[in-house]
Amino acid sequence: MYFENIPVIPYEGPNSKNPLAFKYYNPDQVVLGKTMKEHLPFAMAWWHNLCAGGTDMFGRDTADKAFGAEKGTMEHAKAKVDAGFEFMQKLGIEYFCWHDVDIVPEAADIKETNRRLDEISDYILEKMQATGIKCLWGTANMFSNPRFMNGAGSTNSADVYCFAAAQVKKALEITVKLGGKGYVFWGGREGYETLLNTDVKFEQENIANLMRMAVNYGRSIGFQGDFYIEPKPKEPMKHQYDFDAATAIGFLRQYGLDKDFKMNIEANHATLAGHTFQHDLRISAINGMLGSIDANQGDYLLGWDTDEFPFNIYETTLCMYEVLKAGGLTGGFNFDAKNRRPSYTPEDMFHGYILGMDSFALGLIKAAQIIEDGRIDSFIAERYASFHTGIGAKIRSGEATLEELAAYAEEMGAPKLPGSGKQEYLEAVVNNILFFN
Ligand code: XLS
Ligand code: NI
Ligand code: NI
Repeated sequence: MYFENIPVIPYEGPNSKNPLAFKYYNPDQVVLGKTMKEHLPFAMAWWHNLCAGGTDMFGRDTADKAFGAEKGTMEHAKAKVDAGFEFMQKLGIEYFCWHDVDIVPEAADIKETNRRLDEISDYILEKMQATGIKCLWGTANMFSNPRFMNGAGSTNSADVYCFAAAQVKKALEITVKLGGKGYVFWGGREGYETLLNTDVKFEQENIANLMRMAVNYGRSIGFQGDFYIEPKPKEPMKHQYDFDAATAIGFLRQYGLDKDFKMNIEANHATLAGHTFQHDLRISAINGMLGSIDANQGDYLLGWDTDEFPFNIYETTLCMYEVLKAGGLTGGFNFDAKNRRPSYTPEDMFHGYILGMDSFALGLIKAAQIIEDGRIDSFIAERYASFHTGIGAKIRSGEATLEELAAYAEEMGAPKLPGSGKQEYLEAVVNNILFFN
């Protein structure tokens, strides 16, 4: 036991003042025909929760993530498994996500790293079988080691490229072994700092090839889940190739990878791209590529990936509105989030997840109310009414010609102004639903 002072976190409802209780996340509560637990397959991110201790550019760890073992050893790797499963069980979290180097310390030689991955995945599998907790997705960390300074798929070194391929191969094997639903490519250092030293087309072709090889190999070893691109516009590179959902989807289509890939949308990445979280969810959904979510929140005053636990109910509500409209996720909600550096106690780890899970549960409740209320949806449907009949319907059917529309316009003279967008009214409707008891 690593969290002896922390009980299993109960649901106590909105009136509870107990800091170690859910106020909104009530796993068995039914919302729009499904339980909250079904709507919200939450996942723990191994890296932030079990590895990161708060180190930043100006200071070292504040949180102790040794879990009683010596860091960099397999004993420590196992202690993290024990702590992680205890943590997930106490919160009722059903899934976890990992990078290869989160679950074992990287050895000098890849054969030894792979042996360690075999050993730890045996251990993780035992815990999974004992608890029923599952793997949401795995990935290879191809950005931390100095060898990846110029990227992995986008590197200028063929040897580094092969090393990256070896990591992807092994991470896929472990994902399959653990029954993972997905495999993620977050573009780490796949991007560039200056065109003075970069051949963009060459690098993008290489990335696509690495992904194609991963798909072929994954399918050959029985991986039936989705591959995901996790778009991010910048950080660590100035220009990241997978800027946002629209860019990543275009890339996948260009290289014929769109049947095997979906998006893993991270809230903080969408906002760094100058979009709302909701925008990237919608773009993914309308392209049939909304796969999974990295559930976190950025800070609008800071221009980097602060990976905060989500507390903004407006955003979680609009996120859940998109997810409900899309018919749910094939993936889940991975808390790619970390405590603020001064929140360094084990209890803070729980507070972070309680905050995040409650924020999404409340967002789900409110999004369902927006849908049931119907004012937003009926306004949107009404707004396009001119395309339901007459010339509008003909345009929608794809049968209209430019000449025909021009003749129609000449006969009509000047069109009336289009109907009001009523943004302020609609914003008031959302507030009314958010704050109505
Ligand atoms: C970094 C990313 C990363 C991915 C997994 O910004 O969010 O944590 O989710 O490699
Ligand atoms: Ni992420
Ligand atoms: Ni991120």
